[in-house]
Amino acid sequence: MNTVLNFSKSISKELQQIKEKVFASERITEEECLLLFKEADLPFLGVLANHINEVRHQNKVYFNRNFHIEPTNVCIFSCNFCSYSKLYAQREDGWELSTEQMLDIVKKYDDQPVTEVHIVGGVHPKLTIEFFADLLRKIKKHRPHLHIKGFTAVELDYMFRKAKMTIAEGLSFLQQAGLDSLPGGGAEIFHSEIREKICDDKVDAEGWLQIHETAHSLNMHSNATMLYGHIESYRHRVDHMRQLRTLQDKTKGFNTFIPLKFRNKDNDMHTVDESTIVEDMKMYAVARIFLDNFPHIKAYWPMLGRQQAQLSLSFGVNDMDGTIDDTTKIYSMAGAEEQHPSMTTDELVTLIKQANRHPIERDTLYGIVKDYSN
Ligand code: V47
Ligand code: SF4
Repeated sequence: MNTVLNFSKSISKELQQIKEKVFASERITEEECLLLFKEADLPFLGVLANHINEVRHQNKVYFNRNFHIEPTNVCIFSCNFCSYSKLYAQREDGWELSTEQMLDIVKKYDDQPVTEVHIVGGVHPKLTIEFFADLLRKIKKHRPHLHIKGFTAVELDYMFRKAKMTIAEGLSFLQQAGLDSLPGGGAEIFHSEIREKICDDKVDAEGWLQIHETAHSLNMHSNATMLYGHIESYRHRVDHMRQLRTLQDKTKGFNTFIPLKFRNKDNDMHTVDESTIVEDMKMYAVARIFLDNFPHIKAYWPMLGRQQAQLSLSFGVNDMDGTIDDTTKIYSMAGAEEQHPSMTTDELVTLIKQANRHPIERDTLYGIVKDYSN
C-alpha cells in the first residue's frame, strides 16, 4: 500500500478531505477541483496523482510508434492561437498534399513497425469528404493493419456540413472507408466566454461533444484535448473537464485526455505569456485527479518538450504519445522547443526508465505491443 504522507499539519481541512476522497477512490466535485487549482501545491498534487496512477497502471507508461500526415495548413478558420494555418487568400507558405504525396508518406514506413498514423490539418475549403474517404481506402489497401486516427471534430464538422450529411452518416461513411478513431483536437476551451475570444468561428462545444458522442456510439474511440495556459481562468478549465467527464460517464469512449500547453510564437496571441512549469505540472495532476473516468493522461512531448514531459510522469501522466518521426509542424511553428520532433523507441524507453517507470509500447487502443521493463 502506498505510503501516504501526512499533510494534516500543513494543509487546510478542505484539501485534507480531498486527499481522503482520492485515497478512498471517490470522485471529487467541481468545487474541489477549483480548490486544487487555486490552493494545492505541487508536492501534494503529485502524491495524489501518483497514487491514482499506481492503483490504475502500476508503474506503466505507454507510448506508440506513430507518424503524422498533415494534408494542408490552409484553413478557413482563424483561431487566434494558431501559428499553423494560412488563410486561403494568403497562401504564400501554405501547403496542400495530393493523395499520392500522402501515400508516399505512408510507404516510407513500409519496413518499420509503426502501428498508427495520425491525420490532422487545416480546414481546406475545397477538400471534400470523398477526397478523404478515398485517401483512407488507399491507405488501408496499402497497409490494412495500420490504425488510422484522423480528423478533429472541427475538420469533421466542416466536411459533414459541406456534404450535407448528418454526423452519424458522415462518421459511418469515413469509418467504412477505414477511419478507426478520432484524435482529441479542436476542443480548445469549451466555455463560450473564452471560445468566442480565441476561436469564434469554428464548431462550438456542443458540436464537438456531439461528434465524439456519435463516434463512441459507432464503436470508435477518441481522445480529448484542452488548450490551457492563455486567457482562460481555472473556472473555465474545470467547466471544460466537467463536460468531458459527463460525456465519458455516458459513453466510456474516450481513451486519453491531453492538456495542450498554449505556445505563443507567431500567432495573434503572441503577447499572452506562456504558462510556467509549475502551472503545467499542476494542470496534469489536477486532470488526473478530476477525470476519474479517463483511463489515460497524455503529455504530448513535441509541444511540451521532452524534459518537461519526463517530469510530468511524476504528476499523473502515464502516456507519452509516440515516436512522431518529425512529421508534424503544428508545434514547431508555434514556438515549441522541439523544432524537428522525433524520438527513437530507445530514446523514449530511456526517458521513461530514467523517471523510474516501466515503458510499454502500445497500439492506439492500448493493446500491449511490447513490454520494455526489463
Ligand atoms: O486543436 C494549435 C492545438 C491541436 C497551438 O488525440 C496549439 O492523440 C498550443 O489535438 N499552442 C491539434 N496548442 C493537435 C491535437 C493532438 C495532438 C497530439 C495528439 C492528439 C491525440 C491530438 O493543437 C488544436 C489546438 O488545440 N494548437 N495551436 C498553439 N499555438
Ligand atoms: Fe484552422 Fe485548426 Fe488552426 Fe483553428 S487551430 S485556424 S481550425 S488549423
